[in-house]
Amino acid sequence: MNVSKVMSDLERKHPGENEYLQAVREVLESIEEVYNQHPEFEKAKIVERMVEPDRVITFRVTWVDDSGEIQTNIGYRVQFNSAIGPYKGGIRFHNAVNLSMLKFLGFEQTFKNALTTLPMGGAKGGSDFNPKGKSNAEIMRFCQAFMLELWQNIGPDTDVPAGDVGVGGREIGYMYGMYKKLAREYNTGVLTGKGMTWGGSLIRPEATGFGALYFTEHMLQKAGKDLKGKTIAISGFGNVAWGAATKATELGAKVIAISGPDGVIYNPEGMTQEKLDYMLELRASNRDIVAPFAEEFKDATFVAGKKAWSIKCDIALPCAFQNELNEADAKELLAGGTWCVAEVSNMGCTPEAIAAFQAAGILFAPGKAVNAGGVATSGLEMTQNAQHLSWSAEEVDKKLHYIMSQIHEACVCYGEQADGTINYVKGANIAGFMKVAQAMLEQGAI
Ligand code: 2IT
Repeated sequence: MNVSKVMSDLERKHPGENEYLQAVREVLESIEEVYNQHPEFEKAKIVERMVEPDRVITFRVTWVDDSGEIQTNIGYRVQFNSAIGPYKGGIRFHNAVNLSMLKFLGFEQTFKNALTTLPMGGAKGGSDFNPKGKSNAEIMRFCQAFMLELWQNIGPDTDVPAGDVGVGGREIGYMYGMYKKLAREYNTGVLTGKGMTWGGSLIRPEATGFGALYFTEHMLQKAGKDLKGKTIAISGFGNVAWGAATKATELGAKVIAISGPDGVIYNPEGMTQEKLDYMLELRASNRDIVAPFAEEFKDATFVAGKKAWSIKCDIALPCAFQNELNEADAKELLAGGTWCVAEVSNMGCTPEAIAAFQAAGILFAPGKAVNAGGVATSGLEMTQNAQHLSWSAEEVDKKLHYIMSQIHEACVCYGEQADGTINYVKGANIAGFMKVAQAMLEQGAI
């Protein structure tokens, strides 16, 4: 394989799909060396097949807003790769959603799911619907209209969507209600991230953030460090940021920043239970602003228009959106003494930011390893649904912890360098790739 050749072919076929091309390039650059040691992969055209989604479903979603006006959005489901199991991945509602974004997310999901050790293929879906400022009734009508088109393409053994940015427990509930009515199937395993009274798994809401901190703990331990007393800056204040802030605090670190599209909250005293609870309230308000946190808690200050990366910290955890941490942010963090960055959002750092962290020799781990606890716990939710039972929070948390330690091990196995340090980007990409590639090889030319 020649990465430049594969990339120039892809750029010609999919012009302007920048996020997708960025995600593919990162993986191919990481695996090139290993791939070229396996002529059987080259012969089976594994890379050429793996970079294209199995199929893309797009549909129009029409719904009526509270003022009686008809609204139209676009809906998508990108079923990327089914080599190791049924399609699995979240649904994103955000005004910037387009095909490139969902293809990048579906591609990343394929390797992430392979890392979880569970049998799940990769997929992603969503819509350019913007939940900001929408009423509960509008959210419900939109979710119902979205499912009216999606339902025929999903199923507990076919494709199992979950939440992502803009889609939480409430939206999953509305979508499941409509699915059930249309499909006349009552198997709750068709979606994950469900409510606790109807098949949801304990710890799933916390899982992405908790898993990220378990991974970070392993990464620090391997480097002879720990979390106690360390300062952490987190971007975002959604479900993932909340889970990360909760576990970081529990493990003895101090979360000194959270942020939103409007600016950053500087929180020098760290989190308390009230502050963590308030993060959930802020998110539920649907206003997408973090400023009210500083009105509620007098020891915190709000700085408009600034990112979390403007706060001096030991550890940075991007928990919001792709490419939210760029080269200038990376340089600002490095100048402030940051020595560890764990991507919790999918592709949270730009390639230039990652290069800056790697050149500086600080600890850096990519989203597909760090945030895999979310989808891993979705996998555990599917297992519980299939067995018609539910596990205790302790049991799920224990399994999540074990899975994150396995993912860390896999990264070390494939990412250890001659000087003993770990290239986590390489490790995660190669580990995920090897599993999917082997499965594709064994299943023939399909
Ligand atoms: O990016 C992700 O891994 C998710 N949004 C969770 C996907 C899932 O199926 O739980």
